[in-house]
Amino acid sequence: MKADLGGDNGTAVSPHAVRERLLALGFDDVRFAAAGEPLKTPLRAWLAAGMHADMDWLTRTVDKRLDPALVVPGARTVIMLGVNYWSDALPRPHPAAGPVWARYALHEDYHDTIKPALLAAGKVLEDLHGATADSYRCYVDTGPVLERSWAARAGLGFTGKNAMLISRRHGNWLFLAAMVTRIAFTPDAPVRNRHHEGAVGTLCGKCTRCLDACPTAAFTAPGVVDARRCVSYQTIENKGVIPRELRPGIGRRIYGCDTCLEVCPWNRFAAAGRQLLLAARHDLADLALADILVLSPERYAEVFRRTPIKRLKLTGLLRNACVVAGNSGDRALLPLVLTLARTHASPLVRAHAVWATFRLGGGAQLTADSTLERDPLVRNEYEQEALPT
Ligand code: B12
Ligand code: SF4
Ligand code: SF4
Repeated sequence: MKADLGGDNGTAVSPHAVRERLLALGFDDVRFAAAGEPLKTPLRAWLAAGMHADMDWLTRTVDKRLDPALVVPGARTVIMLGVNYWSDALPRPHPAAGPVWARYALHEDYHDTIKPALLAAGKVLEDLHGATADSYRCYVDTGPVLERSWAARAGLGFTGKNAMLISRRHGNWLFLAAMVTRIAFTPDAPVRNRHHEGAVGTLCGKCTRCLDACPTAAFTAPGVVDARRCVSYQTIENKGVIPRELRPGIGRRIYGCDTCLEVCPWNRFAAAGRQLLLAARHDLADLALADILVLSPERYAEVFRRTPIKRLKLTGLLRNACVVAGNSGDRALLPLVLTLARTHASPLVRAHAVWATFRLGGGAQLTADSTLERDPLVRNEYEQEALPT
């Protein structure tokens, strides 16, 4: 078939047929943005201010994230896809106790479950428009595409003050995926209000619930998150020590953070997703903190197989579990964190277990151990608690 890329003679092709086929593949929303103009999103200023913490891979691809023509030469359209992961069956965290997981983590890794449909979506461009394999690229999360800003331009939703892409139909419980293509499709319109379009908080009005609810004051302005202070960064992306001053704010959040999503009133209008590209692992929400604190490597691998949590590794999960234990006030957990502080092979785990032990009132039991500790990470924890090292 002759490639029907549209646009060369000034005409754009209708997105209708592609939209229908992509919806049939299981995506919950499909919208089209013109790729011609690079984004004006202040990504460079965010990076220059160091708000990306140690996620240096973001700096290496900054130009591409803003300009899809650097991803696919001659790119004309960014197709933005949404996968709604809200389900009425999603367990709500216990109101008073236990670890709290980001809702997206109560599924098999979405990168893996969405990818086959993205590959099939590429074939749709080939079938319907004769696109060649080198004339488009598909990504979910990890590609060099600033997905939320492209989704806002495509009108998939608007950028909330919580920085999330919020859809009027799906709320903010939406994974995003992107297809960059040379085909010039007629673009969809961005979400507007009477005053402006495409700006942060387009449909937020005077609401500031998300900004007020953040437990670690991570917002520097509406729509701008300083990752260094964000619980999501600290519990998922940070592979090292969680800063002591942020630990109390982490509360019961063991992996990720949904607080600025949960409080958003736009979710009230959200319908549950079709779940066609997801595999629920709601059972993870039943794990007690005491069970997590004693996980063996074998049991960890078995329980978290195929979930995003596997990328954290057991040491990362135990680190987070110690922070949650330290915040819990539950003295029944003291023997468990004490054992980790004394015996765990990883200094990262020992360091956070020492903190948790002190928080639960068991610091005096570590006096003898503190004099034997040689690792600087762990010694620092003792020094902060003013015990001899
Ligand atoms: C790095 C990253 C993170 C970092 C940094 C987050 C951040 N706020 O930037 C950390 C680890 C903290 C993180 C956390 C989370 N993330 Co994340 N993350 C990414 C990733 C890989 C890149 C984002 C990025 O480049 N950030 C840099 C900032 C500058 O860009 P941005 O936030 O995307 O863009 C905003 C600003 O430019 C601002 N903006 C736009 N115009 C203007 C104009 C002015 C004047 C101003 C001031 C600002 C402004 O609004 C934009 C949209 O929010 C994307 C995937 C991707 N490829 O894009 C996923 C992504 C954004 N994450 C996602 C999710 C689900 C989360 C979490 C909810 C996970 C969790 N439950 O723990 C939290 C939410 C935290 C939050 N409120 O933002 C989803 C968001 C889906 C959606 N509906 O919005 C994405 C798109 C992944 C996906 N494919 O589904 N994430
Ligand atoms: S994800 Fe949590 S810590 Fe990060 S900005 Fe939102 S509320 Fe704050
Ligand atoms: S909570 Fe309020 S301010 Fe925050 S994104 Fe939702 S509507 Fe906007």
